[in-house]
Amino acid sequence: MSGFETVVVESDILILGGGMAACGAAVEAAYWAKKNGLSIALVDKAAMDRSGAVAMGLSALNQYVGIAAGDNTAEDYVRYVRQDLMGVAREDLVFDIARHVDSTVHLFEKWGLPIWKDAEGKYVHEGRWQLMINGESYKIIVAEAAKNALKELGDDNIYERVFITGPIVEDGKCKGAVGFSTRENKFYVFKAKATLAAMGGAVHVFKPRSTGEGFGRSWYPPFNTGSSAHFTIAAGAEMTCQEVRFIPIRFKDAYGPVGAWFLLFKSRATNAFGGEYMVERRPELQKWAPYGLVKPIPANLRNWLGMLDIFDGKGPIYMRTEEAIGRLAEQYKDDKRAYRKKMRELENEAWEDFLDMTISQAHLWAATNTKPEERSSEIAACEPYFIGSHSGASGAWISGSADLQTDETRDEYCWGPYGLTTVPSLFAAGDASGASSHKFSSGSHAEGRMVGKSLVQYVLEHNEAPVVSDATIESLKAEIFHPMEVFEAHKGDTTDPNVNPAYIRPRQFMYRLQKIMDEYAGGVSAAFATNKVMLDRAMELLAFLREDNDKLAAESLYELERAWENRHRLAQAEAHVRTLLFREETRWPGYYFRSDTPKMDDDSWKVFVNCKKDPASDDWEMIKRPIYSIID
Ligand code: SFD
Ligand code: AMP
Repeated sequence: MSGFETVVVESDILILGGGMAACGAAVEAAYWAKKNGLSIALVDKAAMDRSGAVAMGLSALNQYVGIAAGDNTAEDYVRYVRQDLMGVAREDLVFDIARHVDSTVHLFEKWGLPIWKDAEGKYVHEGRWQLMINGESYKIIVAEAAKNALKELGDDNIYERVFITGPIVEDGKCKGAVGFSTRENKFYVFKAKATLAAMGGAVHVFKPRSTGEGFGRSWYPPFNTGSSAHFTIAAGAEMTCQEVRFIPIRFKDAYGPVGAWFLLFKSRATNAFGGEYMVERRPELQKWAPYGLVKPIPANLRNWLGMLDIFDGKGPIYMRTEEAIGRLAEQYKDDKRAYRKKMRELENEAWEDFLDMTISQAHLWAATNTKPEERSSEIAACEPYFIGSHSGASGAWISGSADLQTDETRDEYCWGPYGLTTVPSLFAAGDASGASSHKFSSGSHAEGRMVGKSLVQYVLEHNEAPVVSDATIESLKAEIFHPMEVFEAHKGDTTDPNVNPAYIRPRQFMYRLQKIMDEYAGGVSAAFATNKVMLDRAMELLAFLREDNDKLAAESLYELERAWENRHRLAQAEAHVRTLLFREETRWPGYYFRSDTPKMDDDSWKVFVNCKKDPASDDWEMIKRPIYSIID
């Protein structure tokens, strides 16, 4: 494409993404890079101040262990996470993040994030691991620290509004990344000695509940579109837990989170007839022993019990906000003023929870005259998301730290510094790294910091400038802008630009992907159930969709971005379906149910299922990796 200037950026370290993990990596890598005279470039598709999952802010830090105060140990956290993931967790990774996350939280506080404190000056917990924050400006605070750290190394090392399309891979090595500006006619080539993929998880791979006028609403941010998964898969990295999607229960239609209601307000959830599924359905948990029998009950099983009520026609399910608020204010009933004050305080907390994190939920309450102190709100299971940082586990298979390995784990879990994928010089963190769930925002930042240090170590040990052939660059450039050429060449073929025999527009491509995934791979309309026949059909239809990859058309730079987002979603979808097919059991009911293998089978399937695509042949390999326990 002659109209697009090629901009080549060379740095020692390349950080892709500007979210929680990337900001953590920037802070830590900048510190060590300065000492060693290394350079860093950071690239975000948006503006770091409000990019990624924390764009709107958050109302809690979901991972805080409280080691110094003696509240919990990192070992306790490992027990919690492996239980919540039905036994499937890389304990070395979870432990590593748990032992470092508190210091990240203390940095947040130092940088100005208001964390709730009680009268004695102690942090206010939402639950055992979660701290309440006034987090409307959380992302701005975290981004500011990252930007300040990078500024120490020079002025022009942050590239905002540059969309990364994929890796530069030669000789089986990641030599950087390519992308394009979403505002200017510029093609970017980033060459680096070590690259971090931290571009978040994936939304809108499955058809969302919010369609039509509500399209765009989702729990996870619509701008995280599977770029991390695509990037690592395209580089030839081994991926893990691609079947472990996350289905959150959220306030219906505006996706407000439930954590504060269940944990802080201690609310119950009941069905249309007042029944409490967590109580009435308890016997079901026996089927999922030993994981179903320990507290807290894993997130997918909590979902499952509610879903059983829905399948029995007992919906909707309600969050009993009025009951919870009433109970918390009960003890003030005898003193009118104190009661009014307490009620006002609880109302404020209820609204602020959403205003800090999911503003549209507050809008929906206002629009439907919902006063949470008077009336329950519906909650529902969302469409599936792919995120390695929350209660899902999908991501790249990464090396753990050497000091945490045992004789048994060393060969399987450690081949370089923390965070290195199976591709030389390519690292992953946050949503991009797998099998270490429940890191959330704070743990993702902590993991980013750990990888930031690894990136510097890696460059010091492999200090060779990457040489990339011109042919590789030119073919990547042609591939990136191809959708614009398709549009230009064929836009005159019909009178309606949306209906054209020569091309498919990104939105149409996305709808097709979502329909396949929704109906055949266990989305909302299939009640989260699937089986081998359905998955085989999904594979067949995905193959047809892949054939149309070359027919994507883009009228503008923004539409080019949409085209690439959907290519990234497709990579995530394919890894997911292949892994659903491979694991012949049901381990996470409430996330998905394989009706042809409806039981959990620890003997055959208490393993990690990994997969890998050969970048040259496009052939996929499915791999079973052992789960080793390092904590009793
Ligand atoms: O209540 C490209 N999360 C919560 N974490 C908490 O600690 N507490 C909460 O209260 C949380 N809740 C919550 C959460 C998320 C959301 C959306 C809501 C509520 C409504 C989870 C955390 O936010 C999450 O774990 C971390 O943010 C994960 O960090 P990371 O770094 O893996 O992802 P990111 O922050 O979304 O950043 C991604 C970045 O990549 C950029 N990007 N850049 C260039 N090229 C491309 N192609 C790119 N694609 C993406 C993005 O712009 C962004 O900068 S609660 O529900 O549990
Ligand atoms: P959520 O708002 O659902 O993302 O939850 C925030 C945090 O609280 C996460 O760490 C969840 O795993 C946890 N959580 C939410 N609901 C419950 C519950 N009913 N029991 C235990 N933990 C919960």
